[in-house]
Amino acid sequence: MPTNNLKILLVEDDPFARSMLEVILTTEGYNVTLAENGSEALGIYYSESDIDIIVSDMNMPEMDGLELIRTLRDREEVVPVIILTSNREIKVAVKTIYSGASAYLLKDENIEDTFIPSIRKTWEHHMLEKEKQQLLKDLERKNKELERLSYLDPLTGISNRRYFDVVMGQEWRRVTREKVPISIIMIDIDYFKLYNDFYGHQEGDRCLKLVAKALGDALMRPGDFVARYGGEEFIGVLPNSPLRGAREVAGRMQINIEELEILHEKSDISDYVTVSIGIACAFPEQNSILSELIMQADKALYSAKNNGRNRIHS
Ligand code: GH3
Ligand code: MG
Ligand code: MG
Ligand code: MG
Ligand code: MG
Repeated sequence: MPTNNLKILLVEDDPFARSMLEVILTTEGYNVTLAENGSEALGIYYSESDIDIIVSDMNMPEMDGLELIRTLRDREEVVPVIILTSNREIKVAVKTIYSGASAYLLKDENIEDTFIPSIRKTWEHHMLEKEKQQLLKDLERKNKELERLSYLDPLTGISNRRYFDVVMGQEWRRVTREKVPISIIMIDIDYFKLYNDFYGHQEGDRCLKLVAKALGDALMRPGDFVARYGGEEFIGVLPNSPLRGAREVAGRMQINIEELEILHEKSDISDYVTVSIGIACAFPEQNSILSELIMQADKALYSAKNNGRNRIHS
């Protein structure tokens, strides 16, 4: 990749070194801006805002090279900084790299040979790193999206059984810790097999979508949710809610569905699609079992079915 249209900020207090390095850079075709110390460099870096690489001397008055790097890294600036110095001590080199320098170059007789290759390599590395960060960000975004989708029922757009299993488990542990009640509401469409047989599967799907929406609309509190539990069975979860609150929500669910007025000619209990609802509430303690609460709601639903459907039992 071409590197010679880069804008380089050259920071050097020694005028001879400065012009020598400037000549090397401009001869190579780089666009060079000059600063005499770290604090002047910072000012230029922020006012010009399109500096690609900083090449800086180590020892300078006011603000030296190390402090310049540390200041930039503290502000989470990722601009590559190449440090030039005549100090040969290994511990200085190590300290410089640890502070966030991209390269450490000795100002010796080889500088004319090492300078430009070092800039090219630094830039290449910088671009690869940028690309890598972008790829990681994309991947993270895609993973989040996939995770979100994995919790949704594709037909109705509401949460699915997987979401229920995960979040219900978390909520169960939380309410156990906090010693507060939790209610669940099981909803099953009445005579849905007859509905499907008479109106067709596509109309059945349309009905499921409308019912799912109506159930969700009955929720009032953040933290409450409804999920598609099985084919035409839904489950509502109301953390912190006693039986009384759950009955209110179930009542709204029933009314919302009634108000949809989805014709169901084959139902012998109503002209429209109805649901049966079972409610259960628990104050979970350390040895309480979640599946027992679900079983209890299931039993209540069964009882609602056996007592004429289109009703709420608990
Ligand atoms: P009950 O009043 O006792 O609940 O009777 P029911 O007919 O509703 O109960 P049953 O469980 O026998 O029937 C459920 C039907 O739901 C069977 C199946 O065809 C239908 N069903 C399940 N999932 C879907 C779906 O995704 N789309 C459609 N269109 N129908 C579905
Ligand atoms: Mg540029
Ligand atoms: Mg100096
Ligand atoms: Mg049913
Ligand atoms: Mg069923």
